[in-house]
Amino acid sequence: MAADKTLTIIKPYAVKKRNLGAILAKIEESGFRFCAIKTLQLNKQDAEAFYIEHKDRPFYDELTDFMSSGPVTAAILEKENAVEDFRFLIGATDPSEAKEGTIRKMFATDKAHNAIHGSDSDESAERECDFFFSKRERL
Ligand code: 3AN
Repeated sequence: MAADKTLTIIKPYAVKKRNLGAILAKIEESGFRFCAIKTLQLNKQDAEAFYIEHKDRPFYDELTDFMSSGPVTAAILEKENAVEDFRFLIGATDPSEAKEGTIRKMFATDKAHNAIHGSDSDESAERECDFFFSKRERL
């Protein structure tokens, strides 16, 4: 996969609060192209597998409970420098530290319920895109 892709997940509270459309518009306005998108509900095992790198962190159980608590929307995004630019667009993990105009500043509730995920490296992006989408589901 080309290195200009990243994986995002609009998390359960943001979908439940009907912020999905506003968040997707903000992503598109910021120059990202949607290569694939789907809404689904992860089960606990799916969430544990997705966040396996955090398995020893104290919040792993809370995080995977939350991520399997309701529908999420996952998407593959394309743009030059996608991973870094998207991390900038979503802002800091803790919304109280996120810059004005970032998606987490606008839509996140708190650190545990921070509205949106973005891959943290090209390697993670490749793994995470493959986690959600088959080859024929992406353009
Ligand atoms: P980011 O998503 O900004 O890369 P990570 O990789 O440190 O942040 O954490 C992964 C996810 O775990 C975060 N998006 C957040 O939902 C959750 N998380 C991080 N720190 C905490 C915490 N102290 N308590 C609860 N959940 C957390």
